[in-house]
Amino acid sequence: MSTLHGRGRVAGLPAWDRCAVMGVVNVTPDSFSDGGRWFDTTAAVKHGLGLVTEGADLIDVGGESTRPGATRVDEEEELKRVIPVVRGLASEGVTVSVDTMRASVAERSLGAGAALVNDVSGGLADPAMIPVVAAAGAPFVVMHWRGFLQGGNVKGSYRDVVSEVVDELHARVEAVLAGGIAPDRIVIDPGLGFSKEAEHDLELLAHLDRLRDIGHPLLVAASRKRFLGRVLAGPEGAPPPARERDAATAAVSALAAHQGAWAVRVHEVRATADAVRVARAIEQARGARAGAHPAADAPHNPGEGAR
Ligand code: PMM
Repeated sequence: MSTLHGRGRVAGLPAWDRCAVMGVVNVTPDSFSDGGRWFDTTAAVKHGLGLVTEGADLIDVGGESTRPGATRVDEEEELKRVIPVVRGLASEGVTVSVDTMRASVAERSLGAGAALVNDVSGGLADPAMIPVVAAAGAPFVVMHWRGFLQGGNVKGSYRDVVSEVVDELHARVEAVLAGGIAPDRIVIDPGLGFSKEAEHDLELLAHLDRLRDIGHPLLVAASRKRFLGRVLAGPEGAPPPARERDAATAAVSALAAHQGAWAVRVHEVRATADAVRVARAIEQARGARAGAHPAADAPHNPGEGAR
């Protein structure tokens, strides 16, 4: 399994010596995972600052639920929800990411102090997005996305999910580069749960090395998602509610960090902050052993001393 080496850093953001923790602040009344508890500017800023205290390295602020079937909020409403929270957190020195598919929201957020644009559509939902981010010189998250979902998960059929997601992300990265966003400012994300069934999400997590081979820092956003509910439920049982998937989320955080993810995006920060620190300590122990005993990590030769 590949580890830390080549985790990469993103120009325009702080450099972290381990997998970074992106804490989620959803300023929405209908987010599936936190039930809209933070639908208020003051409460949202306070929650974001609390996540930083718990160990978040950056905070992702979103004003529109992206869950399948969710109705879109209009631009005015999204701006009203997001901008004061971005400004409030940035003014406290927090590294802020804005989770939006709208160029206008991205532009105003960058003006209010956001450092990163996280677009679940990878620039597909709004043709003005890539030019706005390029002009601002901001880093950009390109998530794997197959369009808005109405009704069933119709765009979630794959012959080979890993190869198709890799190919489609490659194509999006090419488009983003052609649009003028610098290569060292591009982050990629497999888009767990977006046009994907539980088995697709698991297969992608089993092959993060293939995604890392695309050559850009990798963001993994598994937090509280449906596939974790499926895993925890077992074949017959009912999935636990989103809020009861945080321990499972932290397990994915540790595994993703170990596989060289640049960052993990989570709602509950404390356990994931611990997980990425443990992953780093283990990576360092591996590095120290490899340094002290250069042969220690070399491929084992069964012909020698294999008794
Ligand atoms: N998932 C959600 C929202 N934003 N951003 C990125 N980059 N990747 C994701 O998988 C992703 C995202 C899902 O909504 P939630 O915030 O309610 O969990």
